[in-house]
Amino acid sequence: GGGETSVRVERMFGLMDRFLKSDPSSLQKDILDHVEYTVARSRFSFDDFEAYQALAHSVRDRLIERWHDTQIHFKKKDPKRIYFLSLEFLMGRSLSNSVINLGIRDQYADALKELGFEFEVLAEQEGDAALGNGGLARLSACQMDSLATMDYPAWGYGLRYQYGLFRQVILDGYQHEQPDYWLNFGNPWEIERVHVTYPVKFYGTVEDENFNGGKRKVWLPGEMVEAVAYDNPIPGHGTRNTITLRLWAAKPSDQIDMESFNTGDYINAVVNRQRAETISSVLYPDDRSYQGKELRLKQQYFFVSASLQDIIRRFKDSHSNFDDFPEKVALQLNDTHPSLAIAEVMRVLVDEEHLDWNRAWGIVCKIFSFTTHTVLPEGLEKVPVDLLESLLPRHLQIIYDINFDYIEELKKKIGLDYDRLSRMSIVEDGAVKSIRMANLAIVCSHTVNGVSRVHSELLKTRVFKDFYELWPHKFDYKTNGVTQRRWIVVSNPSLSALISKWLGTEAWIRDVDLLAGLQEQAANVDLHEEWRMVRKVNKMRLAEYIEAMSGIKVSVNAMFDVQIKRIHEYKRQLLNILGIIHRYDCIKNMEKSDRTKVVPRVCIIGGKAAPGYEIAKKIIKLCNAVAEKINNDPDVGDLLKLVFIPDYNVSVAELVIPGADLSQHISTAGHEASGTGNMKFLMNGCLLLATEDGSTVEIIEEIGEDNMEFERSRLK
Ligand code: CR6
Repeated sequence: GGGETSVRVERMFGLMDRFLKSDPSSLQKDILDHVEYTVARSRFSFDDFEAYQALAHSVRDRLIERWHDTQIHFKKKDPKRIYFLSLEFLMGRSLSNSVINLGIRDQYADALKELGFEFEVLAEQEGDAALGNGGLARLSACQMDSLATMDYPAWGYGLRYQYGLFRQVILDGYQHEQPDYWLNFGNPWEIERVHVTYPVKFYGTVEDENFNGGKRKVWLPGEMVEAVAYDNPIPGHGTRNTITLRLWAAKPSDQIDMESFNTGDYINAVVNRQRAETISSVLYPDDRSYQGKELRLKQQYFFVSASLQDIIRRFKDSHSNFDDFPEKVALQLNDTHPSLAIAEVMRVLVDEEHLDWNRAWGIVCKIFSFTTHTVLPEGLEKVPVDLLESLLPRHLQIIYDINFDYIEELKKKIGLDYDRLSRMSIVEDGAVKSIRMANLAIVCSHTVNGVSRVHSELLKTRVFKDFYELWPHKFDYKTNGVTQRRWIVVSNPSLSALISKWLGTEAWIRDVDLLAGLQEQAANVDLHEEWRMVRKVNKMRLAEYIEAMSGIKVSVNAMFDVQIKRIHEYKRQLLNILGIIHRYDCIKNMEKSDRTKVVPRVCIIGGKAAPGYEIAKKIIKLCNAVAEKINNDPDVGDLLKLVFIPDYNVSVAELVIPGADLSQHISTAGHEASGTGNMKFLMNGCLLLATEDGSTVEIIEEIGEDNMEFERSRLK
């Protein structure tokens, strides 16, 4: 890590006195200047949205200062950098998170108050950056916050989708999908780098060329598009370290294809070239299923190629020998989505840098680590050979060559066990010949990690058993985590204040282990009382939201019972709904006098279904139909309500989690690789109703059996 030789120390050598001041009156001036010169509104007349824009720009200025310091610091130190490659990042909103990490939230709130604005109201003007589907994508976002806070020299690389995850609209109980126009009102949190661009090539042919008395391969591409960098600064908490999430957008390239302009059809030539932009236009909304679509493969290669050109350019700035590459570069593959990077590094080293194959392979095998987020073998990506051959002909050759050498080595180790050899091969010879991306990733990564302990056991004993037996040292697990900055400090400010008060320190905001200090106060009734008040405030906030969204009035005295996550059969929202129907039945059939014994309950379900996942969509309809019935039965009243919260996203989670009394994580055991929602509820003091699956198993160990109750059916 960055440790003590960190950016925190670096500021001493910086031009501290030149930095933007953050006292309320300096902030006020900056906000008003941005109203006038950035938003181009009169400083005497601007609305909440314009105030938000100006505010965001003033925060951004402060981020940029820190970002520059960070760049200078790491350029000078030249440490090994961590490159986190992910096709998905669910960042949510940036304003509150940024000012809290910068430590100037209160100063901004004061500055705004004098201008007649409320910080919270302006924060609500921001839309979510929803460049991802579910847990995997939010994990990437939490990870970036932690890497910045812990002073790592890290970069995130991904795609700047024009349209993020679809908006969910419920009509007549059914889910409808609408495009997410998140960039329509501008995005103050990104910096467009018009000069950081790289050409990315597709299609074409591979030719043999004479070279130094031998032959070498040359890829003659058939299409070229330009990748443009958009930098999103990610500030750490309590440090100046501000790292970069660099997202690529596709633009038409001006490098080749002048031919079409010379034929005289100028209008059509322009229109055709504009099609390049479709590569980064839309996020695929199906989590954990790969359909072998060309556009998806194009997205994967586009982002991998641009990122690697950028990474190699940075390495070459201060190094000339590629043998040093593994000392300066670590590439983390977030699932198999970026695993074309392996073939791409080989291609660059061999075809462009002219290293011999074995030397290049030695380097490649030292730089990649692979995180897998899947339990089911059918969740693993397979790319049809035909598709890869047409889009990336040279990469297919390279993968074949990697596979040939690897299988030859494997035969020496395991003998001619053809069943096993064919299971472990990178190339699958089925009805559709395809490339197994996970096998490619495992063969060349030096570590393969699961996302919880039980997940990694499943990997070793089932999903990747053959590989584990061959290379046990590669397999590891890193149980998922979530950042308390976002999931307590930003989303539950009252709880945050309570914790700091009772711990007597804010150090837990950087070091979550310190929360254990609250144990000493576990029996303190004053703490209990304050805790209950905090919960009440959050439930009121949630109840208002529910009424505004759905018109349903819920009682804050009822137990709020929540299940929010992507809709999936294995997550068993259906089981929850059947339980609610049963509860309704029981209440209906009960003696009137017994009803006083029922704990009133508001059941809250939220989540999106992949647009093509019919059963998941039917579960949403069922939930809304059951809600319609229960909520309109005067006989039941406040004893039971069911609310489907539409368009579940990061911001909705920030509102719902602090207001939950009970949360459900009831996946079919053995199916949830980790789960991260459970941790967010837990750190907000919520009871969990859960199966022993994924990371819940470790939560049980952490909280101790005193703090839980096992169901009778548990197999011990
Ligand atoms: N859906 C897992 O299913 C895990 C996250 C993050 C998932 C989930 O249990 O917590 O990744 N897997 O590791 C995939 O997306 C493939 C998820 O989010």
